[in-house]
Amino acid sequence: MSTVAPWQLRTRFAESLSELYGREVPAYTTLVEVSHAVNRDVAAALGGGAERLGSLLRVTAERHGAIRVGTPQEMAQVARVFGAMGMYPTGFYDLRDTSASSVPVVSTAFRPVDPTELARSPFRVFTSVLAVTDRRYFSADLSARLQTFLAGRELFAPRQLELADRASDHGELSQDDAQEFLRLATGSFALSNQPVDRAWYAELEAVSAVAADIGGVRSTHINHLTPRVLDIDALYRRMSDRGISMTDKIQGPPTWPGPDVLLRQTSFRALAEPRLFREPDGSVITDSLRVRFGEVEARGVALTPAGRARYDAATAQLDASGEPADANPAAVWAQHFPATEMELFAQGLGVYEVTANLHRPRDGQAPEGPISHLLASGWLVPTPVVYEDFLPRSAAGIFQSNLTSQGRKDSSRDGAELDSHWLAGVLQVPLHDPDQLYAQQRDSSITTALTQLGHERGGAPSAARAPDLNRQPMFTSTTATVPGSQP
Ligand code: OOG
Ligand code: NI
Repeated sequence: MSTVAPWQLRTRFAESLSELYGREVPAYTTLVEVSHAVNRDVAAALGGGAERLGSLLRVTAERHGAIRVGTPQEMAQVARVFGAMGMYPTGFYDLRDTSASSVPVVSTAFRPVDPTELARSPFRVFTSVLAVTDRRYFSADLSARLQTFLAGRELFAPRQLELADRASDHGELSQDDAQEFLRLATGSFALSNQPVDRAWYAELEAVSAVAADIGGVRSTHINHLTPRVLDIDALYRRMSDRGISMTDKIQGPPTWPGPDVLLRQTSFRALAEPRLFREPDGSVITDSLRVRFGEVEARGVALTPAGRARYDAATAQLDASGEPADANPAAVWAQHFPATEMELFAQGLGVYEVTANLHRPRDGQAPEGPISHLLASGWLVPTPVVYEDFLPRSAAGIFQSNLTSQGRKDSSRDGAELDSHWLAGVLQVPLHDPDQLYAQQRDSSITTALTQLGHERGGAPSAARAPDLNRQPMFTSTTATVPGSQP
């Protein structure tokens, strides 16, 4: 009998989680339907151009999820569960200072890191862990009680973790084991029907609604699942037309006529869901909580560190302008970003892969010279690398727009030092750096393409050298040349 590979586990897990969430939150199903309709329309209007940032098949199936856990131990278990599906921690996000409301968490995203794996199934999960030891939020007394409460709960069944480890160790599972693992994994993110202790939940909620959602209950749950859409402005209008109340903003870069970069996201307001509560007098009643919501996103070209600095500057300028009625965010954006993809690439701001065009018409021009020349003469063809990660500011905005209360934070106290090194230690597996992954992807494409062009002109293929495009704008690069073309 055939076995099940990690990418197949990932694909099937994304599907079964999507089914679960659609049953639990019907408005999510509406969001998925509207997203598909928008994607179909964009594809009809733009034809093949619509697929520049991913095939329609991939984009239509694409989701990210968000979960929240309470302790380093729980975070390490999450790493085992997702590791089984070929999803590895990538990037570090500290949302404690990014948000005006009380959001006491630090986060990473579990995702495939290999381009081939991303193409098979790009499912990713933004995962946050509560900063239980941060005294700005939790007094010594509350922190101790919270830690005791969290230590006494079990998010993932031992059998689920055992199967996860088996998948990681062997690189596959039998059909039966895969089925059992997927059932347990999906179930571990279902909303629990266990009564919530009212007094405990309320005590945590006074500090932070996120803390209550994480530490006020004995299980975890999927907080949202986010389909990808090709035109987020159209989606926003259509959802509003359907009477679904969207949060008042699209997070990330503004609408503008130039290239889409990074990530744009928006969400609909958290819905009141019925939940059981145990009241202080011992009675159990049905009430409701608003913590889970629907989110949608549009993805653009990944940026180099230089491009990211432009994003930061543009964002700071937009903030400073305070959004007056006559503000023109597109004009502000245009002061920081070039209007075409070619320029984004040429100035070393966007991340692109190149391929050698071996079918280029033969006009006597040899495939040699610097990369800028090879691009201009059509020997090299650039393709955008899609941004696969998240934005701390947008993430904080998404958290914040869905909180029912501000919570409280005592900024006179020192915060807990929870940085990327701390998180890497917690996870017990390498924490990947998104910038490095993008640079590798670009550089290896350049090496391959230059080698192919070197063969084309009979040069020595092994001398291919990738330029450091983070520091050097591509079109003025003089270091990268086709192998064999230098004396
Ligand atoms: C995570 C919020 C961040 C995103 O897409 O930026 C996020 C959460 O609400 O748990 O999902
Ligand atoms: Ni999200």
